[in-house]
Amino acid sequence: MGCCVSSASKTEKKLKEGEYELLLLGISGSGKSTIFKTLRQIEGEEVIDPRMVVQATWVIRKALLEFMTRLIIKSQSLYEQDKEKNANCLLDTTTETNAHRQCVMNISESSFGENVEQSEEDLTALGNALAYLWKLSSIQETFAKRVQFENEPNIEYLFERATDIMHPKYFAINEDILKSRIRTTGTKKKKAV
Ligand SMILES: Nc1nc2c(ncn2[C@@H]2O[C@H](COP(=O)(O)OP(=O)(O)OP(=O)(O)O)[C@@H](O)[C@H]2O)c(=O)[nH]1
Ligand SMILES: [Mg+2]
Repeated sequence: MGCCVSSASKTEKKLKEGEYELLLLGISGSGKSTIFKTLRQIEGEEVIDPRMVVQATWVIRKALLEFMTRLIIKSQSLYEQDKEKNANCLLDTTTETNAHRQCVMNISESSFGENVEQSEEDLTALGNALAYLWKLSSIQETFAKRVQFENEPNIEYLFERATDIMHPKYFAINEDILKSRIRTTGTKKKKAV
């Protein structure tokens, strides 16, 4: 991420002495929005506009579902690539693991989201499945190799909270929003003292 500073003496704009304009530039995921959210938090505000909380809730839920789907698929493909070296990545085939794996794999991207009717039972079952699968040593082995295929900052924190996040009455809290990747576009302005 890059940051350009324009001081009162240099800028054409009429800034007071000691005031600066900062321009944050960076690739997607470099942490620009996190700086804005942190500033809001320091000032005692909600980290995002309260009208955006429901949307953020579903972005976080979808991130967990998508990441676990990728981990399950990757577990299998890593094993198939090298059965000896990646033996520990293969999911066990107990009835419980199969049921939780199916619960995750049966949900398609289009059938999960803010605008799709989701039963409370299905959401709760998904939360339990994610929490269960996340604790499996095979999933942890695959996760340890994630740099080869995926990098999602703070996803461990979100998986630890999977049951809460999939709870039907959950709304994204500040800490979860700060640790999530919620893509934004356009420019944002914020005054900070
Ligand atoms: N651990 C850690 N994670 C960070 C830090 N800064 C940002 N992140 C995480 O990086 C991810 C992306 O951060 P954002 O602030 O959304 O990135 P962005 O530059 O606004 O991305 P776009 O909106 O796609 O352009 C989020 O999951 C953040 O929680 C940091 O300093 N430490
Ligand atoms: Mg952003």
